[in-house]
Amino acid sequence: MMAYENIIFEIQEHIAVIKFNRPKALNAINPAVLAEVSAALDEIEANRAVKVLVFTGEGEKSFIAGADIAHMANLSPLEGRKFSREGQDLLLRIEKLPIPVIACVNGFALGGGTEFAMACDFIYASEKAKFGQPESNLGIIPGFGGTQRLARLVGKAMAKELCMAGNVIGAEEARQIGLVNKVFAADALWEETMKTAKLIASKGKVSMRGIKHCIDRGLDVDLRTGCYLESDAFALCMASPDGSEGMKAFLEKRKPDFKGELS
Ligand code: DAK
Repeated sequence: MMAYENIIFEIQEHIAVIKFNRPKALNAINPAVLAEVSAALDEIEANRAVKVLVFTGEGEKSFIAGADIAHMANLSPLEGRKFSREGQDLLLRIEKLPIPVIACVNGFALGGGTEFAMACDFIYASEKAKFGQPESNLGIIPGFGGTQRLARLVGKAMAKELCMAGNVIGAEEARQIGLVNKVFAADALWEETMKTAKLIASKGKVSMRGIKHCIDRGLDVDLRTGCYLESDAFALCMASPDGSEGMKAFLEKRKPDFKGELS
């Protein structure tokens, strides 16, 4: 098992938590962070008890203040491409995880921070959180999927304005444009995130995977193909122990006891 230095990784009651932990650099992302998150994902994938993953930042100030500018400043173009690809692959892997992933954004989520949060299934934010793609202020562009995921989430014109102007927006504005699902007082954010994480962890694992897969893949295809994807995922739920248990429990007027087996 990897010794983690740049993240804090814990699993409690079916919920895995990864906290970015480079407070002196406001949790900026460098290759070591990417490698440690990747190793934590290996552990999560190997642990069938994990039902939800939550990302957050250690400390009160920052989720991720972006890619590490000190690291990026020294990269050759080819090294820059490698760094970007490593980040892209990690975020694609988070999107492909079969379990729901929540971004609990406690402070700055700039550049790579907004990009990381967008690769999660949804974002809860502290009222102190700040979002943006300020790469244009550095003469570069987003490198961890920002131009792609932001446009899909908030629309083409809003994504262009945020990336081109490079301005930082607050949590409430981020909620209004559809980037953030809910905003909480800073001292309530963690508890509220855990409340939702526990609720989701109480559901059947096959249904969570089906919802995630159908919504993500469905948005890449035409409606009819998306609906067919849904039919197949629906059939898989019917074939899963959790699907039988959920409907049986309803008819027997009791709470379902989902085992979380992926079949
Ligand atoms: N990288 C490295 N260090 C950072 C950092 C970052 N992104 N953000 C903050 N820090 C460091 C500061 O340098 C400072 O270090 P010391 O001076 O104490 O050694 C420490 O964290 C505290 O920061 P401040 O003193 O600046 O704190 P303030 O509260 O005054 O300001 C701030 C907080 C978040 C507004 C400010 O630090 C800031 O503007 N930071 C930069 C935010 C930013 O521009 N982020 C976007 C980064 S660009 C690509 C791959 C990926 C990307 C692009 C291309 N390819 C490879 C193609 C993604 C790019 C980005 O994410």
